[in-house]
Amino acid sequence: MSGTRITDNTPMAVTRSRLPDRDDFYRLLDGIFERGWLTNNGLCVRNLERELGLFLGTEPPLACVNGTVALMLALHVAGLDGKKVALTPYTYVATLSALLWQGCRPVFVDVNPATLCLDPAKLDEAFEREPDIAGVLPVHIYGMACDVEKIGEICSRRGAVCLYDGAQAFASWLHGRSLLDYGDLSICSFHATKLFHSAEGGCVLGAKYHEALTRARAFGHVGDTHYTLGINAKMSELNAAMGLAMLPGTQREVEMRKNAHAAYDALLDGLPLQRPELLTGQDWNHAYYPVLFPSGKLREKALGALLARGIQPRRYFYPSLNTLPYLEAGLRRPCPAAEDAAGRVLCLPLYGEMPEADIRLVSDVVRGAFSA
Ligand code: T4K
Repeated sequence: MSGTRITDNTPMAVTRSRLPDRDDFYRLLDGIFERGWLTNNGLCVRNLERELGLFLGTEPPLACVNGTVALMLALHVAGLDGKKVALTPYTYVATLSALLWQGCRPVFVDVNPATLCLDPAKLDEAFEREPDIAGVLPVHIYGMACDVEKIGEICSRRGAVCLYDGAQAFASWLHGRSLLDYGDLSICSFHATKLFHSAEGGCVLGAKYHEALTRARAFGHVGDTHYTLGINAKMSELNAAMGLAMLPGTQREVEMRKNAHAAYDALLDGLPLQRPELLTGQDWNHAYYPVLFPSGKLREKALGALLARGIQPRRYFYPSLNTLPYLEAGLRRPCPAAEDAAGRVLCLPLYGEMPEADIRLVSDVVRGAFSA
């Protein structure tokens, strides 16, 4: 087994933010200084939206202040406030928080144990039990595609709005199409921890709702004419400048993460670690490196050993959200597959520039947890 970390004494976090080329970023900031325009649909935001549309092959997405608020906006314009919305419990807490802030009633639907995405068969069962479910909120977890075909078919048949949380799915494709292009609406996060980011930020897409989203994103008024209830979900020029400077390096980041994945795969080969399954036809962004240990006990053992060496993996996504203590008891229905995965998962450190020596060290410590 190799020794201590080679690079430095700082902890090795689950990820490290990618930074843009400094000159590119400063040039964009110079433009902001010259124009004296800091927010409210400024030039950088408009340029970012255009560039994102070109990158994704979609309509220009609407840039937002973050992914959580983008989700709240999407729920609102889709008319889902206060209604029943089916969602996966295996996700980051923000998916649920957005839903609760909009006064929706969450209906947890368990995941497929192989893909860890919402299970379409269980979704259909949920509609049988509760035909008044008005919306479905699946998550492309780790940037891996949900079964969009089956979920789409169920939503159309049941007359429910399909809203994808694609917070982790930037630069992930299914059959050559961006994952953000599926569903009636979808959102993405551009948080600093994402492979493409604008420090804080996010976006929402949904052709049918474009005008409603545009208005609701900026207080619901244009000049003195008030059209609708709105909120402040706008992205600032500073965040848009960061996004513009970051976008060109995105595909390279994906490639580097792919290489880091390959290195992990080789070094962990032979260990009984489960990986979430990809759908056929997916070109994955390799946003995270999740592994499921054979038991919760082994996961905790590996986690302890890694932390002791200054390595900070994360239990993304633990706990399964249907078990959260602050939920009304009636909402906490069991989701055995999600609870099982949440109890065994660990996301190992990953970012594009991660030194191979660090990947080796993490892998050695994980391997050690199996042998001791
Ligand atoms: N839906 C889903 C499915 C999501 O995954 C998320 C967000 C959302 C909705 C909501 O989107 P946003 O409203 O956030 O746009 C992180 C992120 O804050 C969050 O955006 C993300 N998902 C979630 C999965 O992870 P934490 O609390 O784990 O991050 P934190 O601060 O512990 O950072 C992790 C590591 O990243 C640090 O140890 C070091 C590194 N780091 C972090 C920051 C903030 C950097 O290198 N630079 C940085 O600036 O939540």
